[in-house]
Amino acid sequence: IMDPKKLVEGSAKHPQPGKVFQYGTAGFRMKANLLDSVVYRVGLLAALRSRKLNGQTIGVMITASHNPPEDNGVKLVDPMGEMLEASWEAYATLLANAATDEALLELYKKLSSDLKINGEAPARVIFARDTRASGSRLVGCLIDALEAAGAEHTDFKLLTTPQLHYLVRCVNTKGTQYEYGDVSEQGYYEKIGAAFKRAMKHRKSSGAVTVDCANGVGGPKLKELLKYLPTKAEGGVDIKVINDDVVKPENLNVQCGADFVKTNQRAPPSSTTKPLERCASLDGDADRVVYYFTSDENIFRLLDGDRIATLAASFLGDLGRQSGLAEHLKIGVVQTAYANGASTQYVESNLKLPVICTPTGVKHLHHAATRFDIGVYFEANGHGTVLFSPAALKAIATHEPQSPAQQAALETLQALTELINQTVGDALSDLLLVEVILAHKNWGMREWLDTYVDLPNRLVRVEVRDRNMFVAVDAERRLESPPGAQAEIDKLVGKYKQGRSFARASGTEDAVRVYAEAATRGEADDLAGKVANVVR
Ligand code: 16G
Ligand code: ZN
Repeated sequence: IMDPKKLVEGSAKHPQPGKVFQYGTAGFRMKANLLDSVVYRVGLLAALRSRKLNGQTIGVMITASHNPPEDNGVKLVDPMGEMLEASWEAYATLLANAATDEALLELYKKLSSDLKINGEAPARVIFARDTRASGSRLVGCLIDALEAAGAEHTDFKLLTTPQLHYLVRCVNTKGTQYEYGDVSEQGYYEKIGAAFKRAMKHRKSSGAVTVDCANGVGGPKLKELLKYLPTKAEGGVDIKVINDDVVKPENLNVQCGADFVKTNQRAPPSSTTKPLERCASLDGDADRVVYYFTSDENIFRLLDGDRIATLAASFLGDLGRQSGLAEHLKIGVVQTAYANGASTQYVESNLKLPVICTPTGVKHLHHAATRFDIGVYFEANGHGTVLFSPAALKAIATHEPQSPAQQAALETLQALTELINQTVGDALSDLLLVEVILAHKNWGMREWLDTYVDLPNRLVRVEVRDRNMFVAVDAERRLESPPGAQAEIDKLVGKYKQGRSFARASGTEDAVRVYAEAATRGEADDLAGKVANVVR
């Protein structure tokens, strides 16, 4: 049970700095020196949430992903390894903003009674952090809160964000028919390693990839995972790890990593790979991955989340047909408005699969993906995964193959259900998924790139006085407010061949983002500039 005296004392150790905080799409995220009180209060909420769910284990991840080294952040993980239920984000915000230690205690009690939480129910919390210098101090704040709230807790130390999501699901499914895996970091490697080996059994070729780990937690974790994977000689993939310096945390995400590559449309300056060589970059907490290479003509080519989604959807479609399960496995793709229009067109026209567009943020995509038997969701920035419905898992597990070819496809499909992290986008798991598919298709980067041609596009960040003036609807593709803005955008878009553009308020920064695409580079730039002027 919660100890009121401890709660107030603990809060006094980590005072609210007189700022207003908001639990956003990525939890709380800011300069690390502002986070102590926020983390303390998130700890309290984690205990409340666990009690509300009768002692199911809640996860707390301390990370600021692709943000600079001096930032940090914190977010909660719900029992099945999903993002915190949306309605609870508001309670996190309330707690973070309680002005005094006493006000915090009163709010804790009020939430507890409003939400009909049994204060005597057990509370269980597990947590982990990325490699940032501020991480261990913030873990101290978290532990103070968990002690005050009377929550059992386990520190899993350094982990990638998806590893913590995995562990939360494992704890809560242990001993049930939905058991997800062993509740340990090693269990994660064993599960993925074994699945990868099975998925590679019927491959045609195997390749090599250089992985930039953003100097973040993904580096040591990928190196650990390699110990559980077959070597190149054993039919595995040759994975070379670079930018894995976590000894100097000031290097995190600096001039490297998935966000650098995606935003700057170039390889990390430190990259020494040769034309056509396969490269991938993870972000700082290893929940995003993008691929790229330089072509023969020395042109940088990015294969982002849209490309991974189309590759995965195409392969899963093949496996569905080859295993004789096609009619039981309705595959769909979930994207955001940032997906390149050519990728959407490719999925609908070539793969003949449905596409759903949702607002930005993993929770929206994840939710929509559960509507399919196999839901492939990716944001263009490289965050995504593939979800298998319970019915799909059952069909895949119990299907009787009618031929050796069906058997082989089925085995690969079964392996993928284990390889792909079902809780959240996972760069390590996604990386292996891509490698498996390329090995099966016997493709290099060129073949993958040539499946379709991206429309030239431009993303512009516009500083505005008040981003809350910009209210988007229709999966953020249209502005409802300010009045008249959308009509102006429509008029501009109409003038461009294959033109598409939208403006939306960022959920993580004080700015509006404008996206535009069109038939040529010049027109895309031009359209983006004009739409930016509409919102400016
Ligand atoms: C958050 C989201 C990410 C999204 C980004 C958009 C999660 C875990 N993270 O980082 O998916 O792409 O916000 O940022 O949902 P924006 O609103 O500033 O464009
Ligand atoms: Zn991340």
